[in-house]
Amino acid sequence: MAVLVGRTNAGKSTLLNALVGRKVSIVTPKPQTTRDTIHGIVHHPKGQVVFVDTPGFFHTRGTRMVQELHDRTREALADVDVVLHLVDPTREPGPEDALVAEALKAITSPRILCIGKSDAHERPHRRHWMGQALSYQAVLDVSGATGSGLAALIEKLILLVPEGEPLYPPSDTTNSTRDFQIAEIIREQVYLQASDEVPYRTKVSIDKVEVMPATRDRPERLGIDATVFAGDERYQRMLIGKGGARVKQIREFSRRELQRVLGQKVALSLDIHVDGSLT
Ligand SMILES: Nc1nc2c(ncn2[C@@H]2O[C@H](COP(=O)(O)OP(=O)(O)OP(=O)(O)O)[C@@H](O)[C@H]2O)c(=O)[nH]1
Ligand SMILES: [Mg+2]
Repeated sequence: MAVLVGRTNAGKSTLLNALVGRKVSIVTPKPQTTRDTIHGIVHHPKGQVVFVDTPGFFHTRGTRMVQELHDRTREALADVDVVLHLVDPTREPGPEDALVAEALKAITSPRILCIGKSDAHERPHRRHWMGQALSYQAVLDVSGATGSGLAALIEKLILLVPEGEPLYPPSDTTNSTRDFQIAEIIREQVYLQASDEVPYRTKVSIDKVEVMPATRDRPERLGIDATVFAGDERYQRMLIGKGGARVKQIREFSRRELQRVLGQKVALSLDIHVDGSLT
């Protein structure tokens, strides 16, 4: 198992999806998009590699939610063959990188430094990271956006990961359930469509998923009923928008993305409720 760690927004989930060749983890420009550890499975002729995506380290460690996310990542690190430390050379190294370094201190597994976003025009902080190269078994430039460097990364990992029985059957690309993947795709759209506000206090529940048989004028569709829970009424109003405009937008973008990822027609019904326990 190879665990991907790094500051929030470094591009861990983008990299995971590119490695697997399918969206198994959601991606947004907002911090701490990933909330759970998610396995992405790569089936290579020389063996299976399981990559673990983790919540990124974020500087406002004071809130309970951020603490919980950091703890989840630390737990994932305890049980790992190789650490993939993904860094973002487009951003100045800062307190978030210091938190990652702190979490890695006690980990004795081999580690690879992945210098990300190699497609970006300017990577002014790449030199800083090259200066740290001696603390790692290998250093690679990678891009989740273009796929550059990924074949080399997989080759390196196959050398470092101990051989064993494959954990997953050849048809699996992730350990998440279908309902979890559906909920995540809706949460991704909540993050993407909800202006600048960071929608931490959002939860998505899947209430029903059923195949709706074809009718005379409609093909077969997957009917999904879901609820987005907002932390308070103000945020609920924001998610609904004027005359329901925002929820309509979230629903339509989610529906299209679900169709793309699931490869079938989708009918989506979406409610927005308040859950006061979301802090
Ligand atoms: N140019 C470029 N942008 C990237 C690349 N990878 C990710 N991004 C962008 O960086 C932002 C964050 O990407 P994510 O994959 O969600 O980052 P993450 O490390 O999983 O973030 P958290 O889940 O919040 O920890 C998004 O806006 C991506 O489009 C890359 O290889 N090149
Ligand atoms: Mg992520």
